[in-house]
Amino acid sequence: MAHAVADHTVTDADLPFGVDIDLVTGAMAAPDRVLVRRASDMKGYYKDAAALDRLIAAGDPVHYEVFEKVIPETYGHLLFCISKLYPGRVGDECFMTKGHYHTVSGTAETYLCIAGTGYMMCKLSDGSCRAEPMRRNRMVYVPPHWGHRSINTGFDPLISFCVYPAEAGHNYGDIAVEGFPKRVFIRGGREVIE
Ligand code: PAN
Ligand code: ZN
Repeated sequence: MAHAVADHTVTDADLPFGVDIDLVTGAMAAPDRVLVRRASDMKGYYKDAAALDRLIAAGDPVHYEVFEKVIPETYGHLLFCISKLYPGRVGDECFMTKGHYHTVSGTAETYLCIAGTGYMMCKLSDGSCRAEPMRRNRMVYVPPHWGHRSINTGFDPLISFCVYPAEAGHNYGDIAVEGFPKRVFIRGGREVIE
């Protein structure tokens, strides 16, 4: 069904709908899209490139998955997803997402962590950096302009429910070039952020 309202066309995606999400396991019923990133998708992101190559050779494990419903990526809509980052180390560096700025830089995001432990590493293009702890039932707010990446310091999946403006878009290129000022390692059983 499509009908015109004011200055835009309303499609079925503009109809109210519900999604079942298990806030213990993070399972989303009938996601429209599942993004899967494996170790081999993470080349260039970790400090120890040789350790990543060994991990890829040893079976190329899944690093993280993102479960979403398709929503029009236009102003006024909200995108939401479940982000599930598996536990693991590349050398002694904790598994992490690629990280990105939003293409429409002035858009924020909320991450409600429902399981696991880690950090939301946030950075501005001027080099400012903040590591915001993530743990079950803690919500992390990423303000406009802050690049962001999840980092799993634990032994269970780090799972978050994320919501952000639908027009935001993802700018991976600048983060891939700049990197983040800080990384998170586990050394001798202790977290090291440097
Ligand atoms: C999240 C991320 C998700 C995967 O939904 O996209 O955690 O991380 P990368 O996009 O960095 O690979 C989000 O921040 N969306 O805007
Ligand atoms: Zn984002």
